[in-house]
Amino acid sequence: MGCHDLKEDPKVLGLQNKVLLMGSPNVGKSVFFSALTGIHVVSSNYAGTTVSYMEGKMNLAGQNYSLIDVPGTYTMSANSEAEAIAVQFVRSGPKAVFFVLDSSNLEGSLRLALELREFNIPTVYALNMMDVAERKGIQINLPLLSQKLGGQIVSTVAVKKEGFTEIKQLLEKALQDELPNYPLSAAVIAAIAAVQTMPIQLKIAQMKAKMKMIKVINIGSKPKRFQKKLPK
Ligand SMILES: Nc1nc2c(ncn2[C@@H]2O[C@H](COP(=O)(O)OP(=O)(O)OP(=O)(O)O)[C@@H](O)[C@H]2O)c(=O)[nH]1
Ligand SMILES: [Mg+2]
Repeated sequence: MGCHDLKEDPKVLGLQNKVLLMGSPNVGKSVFFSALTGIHVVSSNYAGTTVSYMEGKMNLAGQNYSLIDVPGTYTMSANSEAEAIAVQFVRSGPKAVFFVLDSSNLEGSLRLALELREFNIPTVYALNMMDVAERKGIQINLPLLSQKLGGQIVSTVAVKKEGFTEIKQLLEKALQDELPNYPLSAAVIAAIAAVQTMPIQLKIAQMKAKMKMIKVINIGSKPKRFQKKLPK
């Protein structure tokens, strides 16, 4: 348990019963980590060359899991040490991902969320910072976002523990393979097809598909107008 450096401590990757806590920087991941594991996270600063992450035990429905507070990144392009670590964890056979989105800056959260979908890991989403989003007048079309991400979403205010009961219930379901199996959206399927059939165009096709999805997700204060633009 505690803080680790992956180079010095690669065995964490091999842990069974891993649940990854993922999301972009500063979205509230460590607040959830502390609440779920009882470990108080003092620092959330990954600056510099040493990228550390936290690991703690979490009990859900009588089962023990290792919860990994993965360094926050905007993408998994593996261009930085933090991104490389995120990729290693995603490929290390986690049982589930608990993904934290920032509702007050949804665009900043979506690229990573969509990249993660391609790994087909059962994922539960917290739409965090709802208090900040509300103050900013941002309304989010939850059913639409849920459909686009292909998973269940709970609105949360981590600092007030709002939404925690629902998050735990969904995580239990995800870990017992009881989440409904959402089909991937057309744009993600297109991106995956591009990987398989168009290696030269791969990056362009993936980006186009992702940008298209990002545009259709309502992050403004007029959800109806955005909804009309949805592809059939
Ligand atoms: N208002 C508000 N603040 C929040 C909420 N959740 C987290 N915070 C605050 O947001 C800041 C960032 O939270 P962290 O838990 O450190 O975020 P993180 O995702 O772990 O950040 P990194 O580890 O840097 O990627 C802290 O000051 C938290 O207290 C929320 O729902 N509402
Ligand atoms: Mg953190």
